[in-house]
Amino acid sequence: MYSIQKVSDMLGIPGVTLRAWEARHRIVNPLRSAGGHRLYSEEDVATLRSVKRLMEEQGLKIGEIAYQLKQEKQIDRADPYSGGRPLISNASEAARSVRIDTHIAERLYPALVAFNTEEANQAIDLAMSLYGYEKTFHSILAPLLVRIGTDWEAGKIAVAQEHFASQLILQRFMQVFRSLPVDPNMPSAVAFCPPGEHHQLGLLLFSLYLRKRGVDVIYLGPDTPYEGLGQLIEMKDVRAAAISVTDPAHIAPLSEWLDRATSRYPALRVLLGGPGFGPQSADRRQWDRVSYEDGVDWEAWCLAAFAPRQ
Ligand code: B12
Repeated sequence: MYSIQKVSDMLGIPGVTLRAWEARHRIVNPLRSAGGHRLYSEEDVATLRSVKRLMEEQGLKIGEIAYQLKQEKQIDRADPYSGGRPLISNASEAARSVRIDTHIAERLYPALVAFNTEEANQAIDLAMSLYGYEKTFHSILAPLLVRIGTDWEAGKIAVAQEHFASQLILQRFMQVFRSLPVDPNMPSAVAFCPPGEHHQLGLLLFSLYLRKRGVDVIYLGPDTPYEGLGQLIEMKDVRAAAISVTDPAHIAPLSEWLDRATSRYPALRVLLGGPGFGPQSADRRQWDRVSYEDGVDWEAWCLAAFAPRQ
């Protein structure tokens, strides 16, 4: 979270202007600290950055931009992914929203494969300001990473392009991840992929989901060795582990670790996800307090995993 002074310095927008945009146009609605000071999220900063650019580059007036943002946010709420009730049923408006989604992805992909950091970040900022971070990740960035991975595997792009694109997008994930406040009353969770597993996108999306609920997610990411995990669980009193596996070859060693972890840490709940655990998987076993992502409602699992201790 950022103070008004910090946002003003970062974006070169005077504090008085930021306050006016908020009061008159509701461009952003920052949280307040206990002392009443404004606290801007990563998403607020992205919105303000895009607003500034639209004014400078396209000569738009603040009122026009505010109107457009309001329209887009209403469309956003109509999106089933956001879980909200549809506010706009007008088909042409919905079509416009889809067109913009495609438009941003079409701008982003060439920027990424051309190693153009500035252009790529601008496109992501714009998407975040129009759709919010969740829709941007689920509808634009995650499908784009899949496209990049597919193109790399098909030999259409080089490994350097794949690495650059993945890293830039992962950095944006982490930025938002870090900006979401942790609820001090919530226990910790750990999120990791076992050794050798590099597909981390599903794990990131789920970790973001937990973090949005205030869970202190210790994100270890891909290719995490088992050594030291026990120590971490004890040190941070970790109550939940989210584990993602794509390649089924990693399941047998993971099962050994789960045997040990479930008997040693009776308060630990585990959620296993990723294509490696498909319902047909021969390695699917049952442990106490271990669930498979495909058979479980995420919200219900969170309620059980993070319920206050008896
Ligand atoms: C992107 C990608 C990559 C990227 C990964 C980038 C990254 N940082 O994650 C890169 C380019 C690095 C990569 C590398 C490789 N890849 Co690859 N890759 C893909 C690709 C294109 C998309 C995977 C993806 O990210 N999907 C999107 C995510 C969001 O979906 P998801 O993982 O299923 O997650 C969803 C759910 O499963 C769930 N979920 C997932 N985990 C968890 C965890 C929890 C706790 C919960 C609750 C939910 C949850 O949430 C998500 C949302 O619904 C797929 C092909 C495809 N089109 O799917 C191949 C694919 C997965 N890759 C594959 C392979 C073989 C490789 C390589 C070995 C290729 C090689 N020749 O070297 C390497 C090495 C990887 C390794 N050692 O782990 C194979 C896997 C085959 C297999 N069964 O093992 C695939 C299927 C391609 C293929 N057709 O063969 N890859």
